[in-house]
Amino acid sequence: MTDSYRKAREIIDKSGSFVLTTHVAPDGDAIGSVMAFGKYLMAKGKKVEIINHSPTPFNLKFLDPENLIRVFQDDPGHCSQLIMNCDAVAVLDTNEYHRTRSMETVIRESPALKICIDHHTGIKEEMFDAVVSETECAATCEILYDFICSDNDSYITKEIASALYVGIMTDTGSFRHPRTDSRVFRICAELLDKGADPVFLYDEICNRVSKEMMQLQAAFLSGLEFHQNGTIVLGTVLQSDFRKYGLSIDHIEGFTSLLMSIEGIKVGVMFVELRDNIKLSFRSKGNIPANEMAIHFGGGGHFNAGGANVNGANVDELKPKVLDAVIKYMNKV
Ligand SMILES: [Mn+2]
Repeated sequence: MTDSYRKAREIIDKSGSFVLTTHVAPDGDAIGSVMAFGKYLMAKGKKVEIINHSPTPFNLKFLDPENLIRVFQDDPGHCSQLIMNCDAVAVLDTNEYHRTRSMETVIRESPALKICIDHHTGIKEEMFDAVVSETECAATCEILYDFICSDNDSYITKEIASALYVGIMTDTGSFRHPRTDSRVFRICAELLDKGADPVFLYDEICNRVSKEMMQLQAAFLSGLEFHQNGTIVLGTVLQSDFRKYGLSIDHIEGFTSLLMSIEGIKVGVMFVELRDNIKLSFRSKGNIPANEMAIHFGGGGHFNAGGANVNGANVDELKPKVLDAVIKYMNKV
């Protein structure tokens, strides 16, 4: 067992009650992680609460049929008590407390031991009592698979296998993003043997496009802007688009992949206008650092995929600044 596993294991062994959480705007890896790890801890006889800042996206709700996941803002008082009084808080699929948004202050103030299990870069180990950080992993669910198996692989029930499979499938973009390696397929093969159904799980998550979602996508595609001989593409979704189709940020999953599917594109940037800020998503190919572009705007991420939130800007003003930065980082390589 590695040292990082041992520390996390020690905390698990000596703790009776846990609060699990993940990042704002949770994706399949985030929800898969809290559900899989939660069910594992429950099977070990632990008391587990899962509390997130954001509601679970509609297409991931099936992973939580018992409605175990609480939304912090639904009952901040009670949720704060749970966080303050538990033995350990586990932060999954992010290594930054501020990505838990409304929960950040109370998590920091809680005397509970803090565990972080994550695959993003930039972790500050001193912020946690135990860290399992494997940045070469395609998904936090991939780390969790190893971690649970290092205890006993009989903990991987069909339910846990399905949650882990969802995390790996979604974070690899259905097995096509760079960190899709043979290990990912070996783990997924094990998960199928444990009962995960790849046809059912893909169908639940990906084949859920409503008419309005398709129309928003059409509007998004018709507004794409190309620069630098078609190597850069910028895509935009405004609040007015969301309103027009009655949709939200939950419904634009996959738009960045569309940008990167265009022949010749090296960098794709999404501008999503939220109520109080603009969410930027950077995607790049090869040795162009999307994360540095994201860091430039106060965010972070993986080498080929980064994001940032910019406050107090409007999209039209922000675009030329982003384009300048993208060209600068493209020319540096
Ligand atoms: Mn992830």
